[in-house]
Amino acid sequence: MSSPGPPDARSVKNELVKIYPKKVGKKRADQIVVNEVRGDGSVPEIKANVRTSPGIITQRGCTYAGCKGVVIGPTRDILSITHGPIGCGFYSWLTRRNQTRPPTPSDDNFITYCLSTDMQDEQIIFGGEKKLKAAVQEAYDTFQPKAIAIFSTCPVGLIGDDVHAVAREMKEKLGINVFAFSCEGYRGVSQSAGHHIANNQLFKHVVGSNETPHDEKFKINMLGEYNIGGDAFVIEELLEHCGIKLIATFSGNSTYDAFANAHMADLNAVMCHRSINYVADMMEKKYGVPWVKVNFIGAEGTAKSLRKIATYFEDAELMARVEKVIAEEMPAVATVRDEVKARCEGKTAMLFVGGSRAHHYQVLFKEIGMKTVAAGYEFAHRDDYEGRKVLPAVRVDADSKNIEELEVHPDETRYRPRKSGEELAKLGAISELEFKDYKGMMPEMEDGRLIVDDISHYETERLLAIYKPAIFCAGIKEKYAVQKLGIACKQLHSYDYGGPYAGFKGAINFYREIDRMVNMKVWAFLQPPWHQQDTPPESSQAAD
Ligand code: CFM
Repeated sequence: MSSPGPPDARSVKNELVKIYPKKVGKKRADQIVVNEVRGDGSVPEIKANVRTSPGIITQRGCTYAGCKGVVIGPTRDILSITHGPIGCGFYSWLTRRNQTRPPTPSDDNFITYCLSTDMQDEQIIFGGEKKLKAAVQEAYDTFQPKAIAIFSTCPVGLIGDDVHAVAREMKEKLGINVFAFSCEGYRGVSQSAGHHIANNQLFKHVVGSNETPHDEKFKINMLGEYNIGGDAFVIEELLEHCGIKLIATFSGNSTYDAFANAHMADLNAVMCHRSINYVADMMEKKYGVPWVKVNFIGAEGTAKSLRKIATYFEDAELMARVEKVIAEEMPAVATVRDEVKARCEGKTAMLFVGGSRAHHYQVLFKEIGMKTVAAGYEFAHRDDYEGRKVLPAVRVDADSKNIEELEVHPDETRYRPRKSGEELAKLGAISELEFKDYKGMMPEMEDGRLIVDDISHYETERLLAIYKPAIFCAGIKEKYAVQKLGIACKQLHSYDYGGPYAGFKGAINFYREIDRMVNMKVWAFLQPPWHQQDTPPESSQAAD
């Protein structure tokens, strides 16, 4: 099939918004941007983190999902109780592919349990606090966990149950840490609000409560890595090879004690900026631990991230070890990459996921010569698109004001700046360390690419018909709708039972998986012969 050349992004944008009523169309037009990286590195403004218009089929999830499912859920020894009707209770179970590895079979691992207060009409009318207390007691008697977390669903906020008072009372009664989250599904415009709420409570109730010291020379935390498909295992192994001690990961393969002890680290490495930048900032303010953005997705990204960490510690031996690990791992990556690249070069991809992967995974596609023609986040904020430098310009609307902003001050006794301001400035200048910074998706994308925030299902179908990408990356809600159109769909949330995709080993897995998917011939057979016309149907061209 000869290619007619890439569609003009401006006309595609007009095509996407023209079906909407005027007001909705105007809003969508602000959320759909044709990328342009200007000489000074700036990019056009995008509207993000705003409500989805009623009637539009969005990819987004709710605030409860962001708090319980994303940030706290992967921690194996915090017992999570969902306070609400049993329907929401389903999501208190392990629905995300975050793996965990207790050191011995007798260590606590609750992440496959599903605990709900099963609210009934009676509690909606007369209040649910009594039932919640009984549930906490029952859970404690059954499991004797180190900590219990209580998560609020929509009705809890509507009827006004004081989950925090219940948590305080039960904490005192049971002698373990019990804390609650006001993470009602409606609390924010998406799951992003749930991340912030989870960050706040973790910081208030857990971080800093365990003073166990560590002798290791290089101690870090990994923030925003949730061990989907075993990614965190790969990163843990890599860091260990380099001689870097990982105190806590927030929150893949994590434990309560590791969070409590996280302030003993000397650096926070932030993987998913969107979900955890609040903890990174608060730890710096209270304990003096600086943070840098890293990306362990993609072989080059992994090498760069390891070098960033080594540079920070200013230690020649560590740097040599890191270089040795990179040199050992790279040849195997290069062999598979080159082999796969020969078959994938020039093919196109679209990525519409979450608040960080639609950016991170572009690197992997690039490594095998594939082009990202359109991308967007479900729930990211402007800084995730345009870079953190836009933060002062971001307008705080009523929905954002709804989420508590903790006021954090240096701890009277435990604030210990790991580097002086001068040292930080010097390091930041001579290397790519970029403390407290994140460039965002758009500055790293080509001009003329289409960026779509909170993409709707209608827009997805239009984009697929117009661009006919070789692969579309999204989630389970989109997967089969996309594949019925004859286009391969890779789940970038759950990895389709695959992975790990982080680090060097993960890059190899990803190259092979994408090679298999975009070169699969099955898509050409989707149309029965009696429907075929002289020219191939629009939707079957992905297999070209
Ligand atoms: Fe961060 Fe995530 Fe993501 Fe996210 Fe998520 Fe996820 Fe995601 Mo699904 S924390 S923003 S809320 S990288 S669950 S592990 S894949 S949408 S792009």
